Amino acid sequence: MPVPTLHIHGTIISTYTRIVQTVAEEAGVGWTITATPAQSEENRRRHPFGKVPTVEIDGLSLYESVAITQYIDNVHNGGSLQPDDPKIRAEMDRWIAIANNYLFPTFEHGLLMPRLAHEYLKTPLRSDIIEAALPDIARYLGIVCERIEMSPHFAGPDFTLADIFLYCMLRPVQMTSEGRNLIDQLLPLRHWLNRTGKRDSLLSTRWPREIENAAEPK
Ligand SMILES: N[C@@H](CCC(=O)N[C@@H](CS)C(=O)NCC(=O)O)C(=O)O
Repeated sequence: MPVPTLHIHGTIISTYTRIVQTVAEEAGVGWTITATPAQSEENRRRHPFGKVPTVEIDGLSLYESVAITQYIDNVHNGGSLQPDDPKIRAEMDRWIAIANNYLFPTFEHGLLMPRLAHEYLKTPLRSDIIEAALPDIARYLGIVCERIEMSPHFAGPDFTLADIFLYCMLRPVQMTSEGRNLIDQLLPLRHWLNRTGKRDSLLSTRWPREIENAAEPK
């Protein structure tokens, strides 16, 4: 049988692109990526809401990371990142929904975009936006920490898609000074990030800056 290949259209520094890459790594599916700005005409033809990533796999064109990751796991990984037990499955689904609906929008608009715009586009740092978002970010991290204190992974005993969504959203927060200060005070969450970040799938999908920082002498 030919080895399946996933073609990703996305951006290099993108949380959701990394989620899809990580699931492909877990499933042993090879992937390629074509840099595609989310708001480009070309991307709007692939994703009418103007988001990345979109993918092609097995002759299918797909968008929306939940659909993409479940497809890859179901067809190419025996569904091993999704619990069979409906109660544990509901917990996984809950945490993916929390990540998509509450964590990502708050982290992205309140902290990551202001920081990235400042660092890459050299625009003045919008500390007012960051300051305004920090109370919610701190509260959300506290909720996430309380959950991960109770079991090794977000849905319980086993590593699932929920851990991949959560890790790929929390790690960029930890890479900012504000996020690191908050997470440093939340030991169970910090330990989970350290442990989870050692998985091969997450090591091989690190952003360039993470790789550079890891190479720096401590
Ligand atoms: N619901 C989408 C969210 C994707 C998303 O928000 N991607 C971000 C990049 S990580 C994006 O396209 N941002 C560009 C924009 O909103 O203009 C999914 O699950 O794939």
